Parts: sequence; structure tokens; C-alpha cells
Amino acid sequence: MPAEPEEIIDGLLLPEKMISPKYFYDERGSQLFDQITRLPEYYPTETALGIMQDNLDAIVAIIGEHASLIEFGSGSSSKTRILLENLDQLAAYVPVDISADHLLESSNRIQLEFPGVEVLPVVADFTQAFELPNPKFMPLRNIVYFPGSTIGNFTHDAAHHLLSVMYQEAGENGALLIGVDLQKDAAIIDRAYNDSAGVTAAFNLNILRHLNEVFGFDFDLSAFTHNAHYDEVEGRIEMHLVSSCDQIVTAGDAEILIGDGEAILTEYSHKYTLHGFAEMASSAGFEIVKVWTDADALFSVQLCCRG
Ligand code: AVI
Repeated sequence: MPAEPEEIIDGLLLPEKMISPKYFYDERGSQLFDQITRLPEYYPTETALGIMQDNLDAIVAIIGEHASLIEFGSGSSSKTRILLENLDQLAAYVPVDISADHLLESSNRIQLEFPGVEVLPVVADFTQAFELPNPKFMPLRNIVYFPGSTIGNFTHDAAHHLLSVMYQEAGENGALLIGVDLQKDAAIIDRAYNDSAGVTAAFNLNILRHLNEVFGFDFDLSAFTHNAHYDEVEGRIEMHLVSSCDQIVTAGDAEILIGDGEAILTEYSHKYTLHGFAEMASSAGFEIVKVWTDADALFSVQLCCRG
């Protein structure tokens, strides 16, 4: 097997089976996620962009001149263009991602599109502190940018840890600009993760195809079904793959017994109240300075400064 599947096997041997959502994003998974962001039921992407557009002047003014924009998990930098086009005299754009090929390809593209901005990509696992590059022009402040509500995919403990890393990387005088999905009518959330075209189901099942391809598992994709449900008490979507029969899945010497109806957790997507996120941010040292939302309060973009 080309990589180490132990972590995945350990997760599948737990009493409540799980696979880390980081395995969603192979090439096919990233394409499917792109499709999700364009689905009529999936409100977060479009709503977040609308909030950014509607409040661009205020956002740009609050960031100020000569900032260094550090994007965590930049991927294809698709949510950054709006800032790069409008921020004046940016000291640098620092996209951070764990996938080196993807990062370098999109950084080159951004550099060509914005020749006046110094683009300094960093290959790193952003959940742990990493070293920032030194831009040619000394930035007046660092702005950590984390759009798209990915903070929701972290458990509360992991989100607290990630916010602490962001606090550290923001440095003195720095700030965090973050997308946070909000708690709302459960039906709206349920629909966003159970779209009628079945793209989210395909995205969820693709995780098994990815594990087969890269780690030598032999999952039968036709023996699992997509299940996503909003738990109002926990304030989160819980996404599972449910086995439709008793089966044994193997990877090398490992055998994993999966019962009929047994579920494998693949993702949490936490939705926050404004108060709940402010508490989480303040536990990591941040103070919420400004919150922008859409008219229906579906989603928020928040500016958090070091308190
Ligand atoms: C990447 N992340 C913010 C998405 C979300 O909404 O939690 C991942 C996703 N999973 C299913 N649909 C979208």
C-alpha cells in the first residue's frame, strides 16, 4: 500500500466507526465539492460571497493598507479574488495548504493574475503552527483569512486549537477574517446536505473510492448509502455512510466487520450561534470586532482581533 492506512483502520475499528473528512478531497472529491458549492440547496458559498460583496468597502477599510493576507487551506484561492482585486497595496498574499501540487499550481495562476502582489505559498498542515515567509515589504499587520465555514468541520476542541494557531500566526496587531455558518431552521440545513441531485451523496461515497484507490481498501460503494442529519442539540450536521448489509472490508491484513445498518461517521459540520462563536474565539484570545451577515442571518463573516 502506498501510504499508511493505520489511522484509517483505527477509525474503522472504533465502536462508532469514523473516517476523517480530510480524505474527501482527492481530485474527484474536490470536483464534487465544487459542484456542491453551486447547488441551489447549498446556501453557504453563495451567501458568503454575497456578504463579502455587500460589505466590501467596510471589509477593505478595516483590513487597511500594507497587510499580509494569510489564507488557511487556500485550495484554488477561489474565495480570495474578491479581496485581491480590492485590497490596496497588499504587502503579500500567503496561501497555505497541505497539498503542494495544487497549491503551487494555483499560486502561479494568482501571481500571473495579480503581478503587483507578492504571492508566497506555504506548504503546511495549518492545524499546527508553521513558519511564515518574509515578504519583501514589511507588512503592517497579518490578516488570517479562513472563508467558507471550514471551521465548522472541526470538533469544538479542534476548532479551539485551530483558532489558537491562527492567533499565533496573526501576530501582534493581527486579525482573523473568518466565515462562520449559523444555526437556523433545521430543514434549511438538512436540505443543504441532502440535495436533490445527489451530489452530496456522491461526494460522501467518493471517500470510500479514494480509500480503495490510495490505501488498498476494498469497499463496495454500492453497499453503502449517504445519510446526513442536523442534530439540533449539538448544532451540527452529522454525515454518515450506512452499510446496507453485513460485510467485511479488508486493507492488507486488516479485516473490518461492518454490520447491516451500521454507520461510519465521515463529517461534522457545526453551525454556530453568534454568541457561541464569540465565546469560542475569545477562548483562543480573539475579540469579535465586526460581524457581517446576510438579511436572513444564514451565514456570517466575522472580523476577530487579538484581544
Ligand atoms: C468544506 N465544508 C465547509 C463543507 C461543509 O458544508 O461543511 C463540506 C461539505 N460537506 C458536505 N457538503 C459540504
